[in-house]
Amino acid sequence: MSQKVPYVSLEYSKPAPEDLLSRSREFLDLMKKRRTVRDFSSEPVPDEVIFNCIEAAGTAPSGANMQPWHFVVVKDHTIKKEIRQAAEKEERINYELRYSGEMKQDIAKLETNFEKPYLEKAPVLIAVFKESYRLDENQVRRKNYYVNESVGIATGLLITALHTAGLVALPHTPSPMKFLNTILKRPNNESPTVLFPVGYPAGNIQVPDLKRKPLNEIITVF
Ligand code: IYR
Repeated sequence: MSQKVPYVSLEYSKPAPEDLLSRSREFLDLMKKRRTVRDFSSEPVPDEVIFNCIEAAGTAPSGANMQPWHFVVVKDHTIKKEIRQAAEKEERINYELRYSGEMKQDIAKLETNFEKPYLEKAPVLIAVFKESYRLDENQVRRKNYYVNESVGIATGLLITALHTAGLVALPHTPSPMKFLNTILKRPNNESPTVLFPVGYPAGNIQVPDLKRKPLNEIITVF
């Protein structure tokens, strides 16, 4: 049986053309300054900022509006340490055995290795989980739709919100990362997709001078 919802008026006001342009330029300039950071200060960040950014991520569109995501915020040092140890265990095997020569060459410019001190040092970790399916009130499996796309969009909003607020983040994907279900006590219908250390950068740090593809390389207009 289909479930209808009430309709409400769209909250929207059409910007003047010059505002449209200036707003898009300002946003572009802001986003160009976003960089992945691997060197964090341990200075705490206000809870409310993190919660606002996660709430913003939760505004993402999703298949049939199922909102198939869950965000776990970790500030507790013992849990961060546990996550670091579990991540480094996997990453050590990755670097020593699982990564191909091609992959190692491709990531060489990032100067990464199996050690992940930022998982302990950053004041906050945010783990993003995708809900592959739901369990209804009778514990019957129900479908979610376009889960990867939906969670990908929500994650993009999260990164954007954190950057806009003035924080830095690192999308970290230790693989496999099912250990996050155990440590963070998430159910089996959820899988971790990315783990973000979040905070302030540690002083005047350097980041690799990576270039973004120019617009003409990423766009086709008909
Ligand atoms: N997950 C590893 C390796 C790594 C892989 C890719 I693809 C990157 O863009 C960066 C790192 C690590 O975090 O070190």
